[in-house]
Amino acid sequence: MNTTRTVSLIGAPTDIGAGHRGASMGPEALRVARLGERLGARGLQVIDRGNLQGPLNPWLPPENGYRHLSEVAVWNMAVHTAVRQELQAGRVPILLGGDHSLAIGSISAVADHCRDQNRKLRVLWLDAHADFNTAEATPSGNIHGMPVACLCGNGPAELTGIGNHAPSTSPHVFRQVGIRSVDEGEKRLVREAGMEVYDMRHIDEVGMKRTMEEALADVDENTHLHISFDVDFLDPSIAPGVGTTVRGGPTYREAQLCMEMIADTGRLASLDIVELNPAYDKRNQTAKLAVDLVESLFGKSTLIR
Ligand code: B3U
Ligand code: MN
Ligand code: MN
Repeated sequence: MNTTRTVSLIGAPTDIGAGHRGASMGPEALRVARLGERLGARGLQVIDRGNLQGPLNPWLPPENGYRHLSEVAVWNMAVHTAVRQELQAGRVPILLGGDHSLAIGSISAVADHCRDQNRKLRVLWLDAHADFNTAEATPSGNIHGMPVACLCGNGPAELTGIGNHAPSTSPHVFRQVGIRSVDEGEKRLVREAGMEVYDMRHIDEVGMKRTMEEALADVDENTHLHISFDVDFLDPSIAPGVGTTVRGGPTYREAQLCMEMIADTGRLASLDIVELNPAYDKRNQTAKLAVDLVESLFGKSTLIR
């Protein structure tokens, strides 16, 4: 195939599902770090769709276990529509978050698209957190800790019903990598769901290479590979610009290998870049690092051979 791939940048400037303000500045920080230009230099055609619009963050306490539920739903419907449109046009949507609650909108769109196209969906969830909380299990009420649960049908109807199919998808579609902070009740839910989790203990024991071989094992030519890249996946020593740092994450080299091995599959078809929080960053270094790793995801290689 020698057709030029087209990627579409979709900004969703909100921190509506987060516990700290500032992820709303993520899309612009990624643009300032020249995400579009860097992908363009890789030979991709890049369309910047600008930013979606949605409700402001009223910064209220949780109600019935959810913080800002109605606003989160509005943002996610906008994300769903925008991502769906790009997929239908044959482009690779890149969601510029924004907090991780927005993955409900993007992945529900990807799941609908895969059903239409009869393609197998695989989601790699790169994160320090499992994001599998429910209203009962959450310690915070912040919906960015719940998107995987919502996508699997465990959540409020306002979120599980986004898209054409409820639930949008199932735990078997996910491979979670880099996990190191999971709440007690959430752990039980993850185990009961039988989700495949490659936590930091696993990465320490077998290395990133084998971890990624395992996580990508059944990716085939009919697979739509979606990457949900929560920037807090990375060790905070290299990526301070996130609201919820958790120490003990992948190093630069481990993260780079992870991205390169995904690129090697040739199946990357959609991407979220979320939880980047410029209010916590130093001189945009985390945004620059995210852009560097996304270049690897799209095929930039350190290989000589
Ligand atoms: N598990 C915690 C913390 C958290 C989840 N995702 C992020 N933080 N970024 C919670 O609030 O659900
Ligand atoms: Mn997350
Ligand atoms: Mn996280």
